[in-house]
Amino acid sequence: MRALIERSRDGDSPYTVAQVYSDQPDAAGLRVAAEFGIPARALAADPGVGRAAYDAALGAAIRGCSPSLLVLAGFMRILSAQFVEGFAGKILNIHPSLLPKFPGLHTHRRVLEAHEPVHGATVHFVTEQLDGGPPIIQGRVAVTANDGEASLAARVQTVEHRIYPLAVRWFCQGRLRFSAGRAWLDGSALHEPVQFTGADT
Ligand code: NHR
Repeated sequence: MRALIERSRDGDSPYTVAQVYSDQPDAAGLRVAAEFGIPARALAADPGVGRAAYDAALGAAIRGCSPSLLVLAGFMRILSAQFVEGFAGKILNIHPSLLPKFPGLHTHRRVLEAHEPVHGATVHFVTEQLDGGPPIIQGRVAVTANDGEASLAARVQTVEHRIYPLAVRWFCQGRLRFSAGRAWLDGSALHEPVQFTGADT
């Protein structure tokens, strides 16, 4: 989230970060937002409130700023189909694996246990299928024999900080869109996600 905000302050950024929401009142991201002067709000998920009611309240709050795009950055609550439909094609997530490999949680540990030679991160459109929406861009990192969960997570995060602002940039430039269940970049359907090389802009 910090990388997204920092890139939004670049002189040529096509996007601004209008608001930050968390379901965790003590989320570090709320303090980061405050540091940058961005309105931030915690909408705690009280145990008595069902998923549908929570998502309706979150959606109503978010609609207050008429965003072009919703960007999940460390948001760990599964969004209901109704919520996703209400913002169809306008939600991005970044997942710490080379999807469709390793959907779900604890990806770094699972990659090490599987002795995968390569790991990475994927930006994808959010659909009601968890970690299953169409992928947009992937960044890869080599897994080394010395790697533990922490070292691997750190290198994957470095890639995340490059590819997520890039995908947001593309969307807000009008180059990236979601249509017919696919991601489209510059008018062409992405059959495979873009592979980040560091040269993309
Ligand atoms: N919502 C939808 N509809 N689709 C996706 O692809 C989503 C999503 C909400 C969040 C982020 C995802 C990740 O990158 C994300 C993708 C949370 C869980 C989860 O199991 C899974 C994937 C992701 C985020 N959440 C549990 C829940 O019951 C709570 C887990 C916890 O609190 O630790 O919501 O990793």
